[in-house]
Amino acid sequence: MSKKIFSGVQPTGNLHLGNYLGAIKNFVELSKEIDTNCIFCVVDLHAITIKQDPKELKNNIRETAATFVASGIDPKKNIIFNQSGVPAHAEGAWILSCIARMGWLNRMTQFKEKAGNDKEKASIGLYSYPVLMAADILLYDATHVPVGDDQRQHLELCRDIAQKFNNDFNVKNFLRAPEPLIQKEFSRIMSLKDGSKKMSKSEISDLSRINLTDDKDQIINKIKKAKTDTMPMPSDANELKKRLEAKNLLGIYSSLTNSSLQNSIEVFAGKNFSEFKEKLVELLLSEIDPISKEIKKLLQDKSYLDKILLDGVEKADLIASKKIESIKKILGF
Ligand code: AQP
Repeated sequence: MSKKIFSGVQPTGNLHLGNYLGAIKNFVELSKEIDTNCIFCVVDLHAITIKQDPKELKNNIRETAATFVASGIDPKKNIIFNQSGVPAHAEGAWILSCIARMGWLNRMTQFKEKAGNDKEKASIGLYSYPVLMAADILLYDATHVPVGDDQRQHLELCRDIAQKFNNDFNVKNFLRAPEPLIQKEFSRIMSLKDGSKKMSKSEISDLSRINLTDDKDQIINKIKKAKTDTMPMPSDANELKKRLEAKNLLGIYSSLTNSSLQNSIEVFAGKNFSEFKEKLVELLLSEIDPISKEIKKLLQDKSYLDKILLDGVEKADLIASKKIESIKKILGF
């Protein structure tokens, strides 16, 4: 059976190493597999769950598309499009919000984290975000969804929504419950300044993340300043339970070298962090610097990026509009 892949990235600026190692690198590998159809979405409707500046949003949509292409996704072989171009996403989200239960959404930890202490002021869209995400995936009958570990709970919700829809309307397997594709190790890259916090676009300190548009000097500086501790490099995985920053940096190293954490621990056991950081910088420069340069080059040709998105919208719309019509028929519309 061929695999159908769907995944999305929010155009909220500052795409970073966590987005790359947790999701985009995996997108690239999947996009090269034979017998696999991939759809990669710039999820701009998700982005507006938090207020966006319209001009910046437009640029960020192009920059996210440029990042996909610069990382190695071929826009001719795969669908790259922006969510707001395909009306079925918003329509599907409404319909599925009538299937999803409040109790299910109340359990979503990402809403709790993003809304913070003042939930009353959070947008309704931020709360129902996972329902829109379910619509995104289910409209394309995706079999697999590559995401970072932070999206695991949302995917479980998507499966629950699909199952309830199928049961409620007695349409066995009509909405296809997708499988998550989450890296076994290093599925959550943490902040360079605090090993207990996820590396994220919205963190105020730019030193907390490696942006995919950072140049050589910025990467060198950020790794130099990345938080560590005063002990030598760990020689045992057990030590990492309390040394979160060391664990994160070793995780990044392992992910970039496609090796296990245990292997990386053995390579650097007892050495100084400075020696390890030098090697890490070398790796980051060889992987991220070419992507950064390519993103900047692509951003100079806005019409090329717009064309990629427009072609993608046409192809995605063909699939999604058919599915939404079938959904509406089932509902009795
Ligand atoms: N730190 C991370 N480690 C591993 N994977 C990550 N992802 C995000 N952060 C990490 C994965 O990247 C994909 C795209 O994420 P997104 O842009 O849709 O939204 P997000 O998860 O909300 O990203 P951020 O950086 O955390 O944004 P803000 O700061 O706005 O909340 C997803 O597959 C995600 O799992």
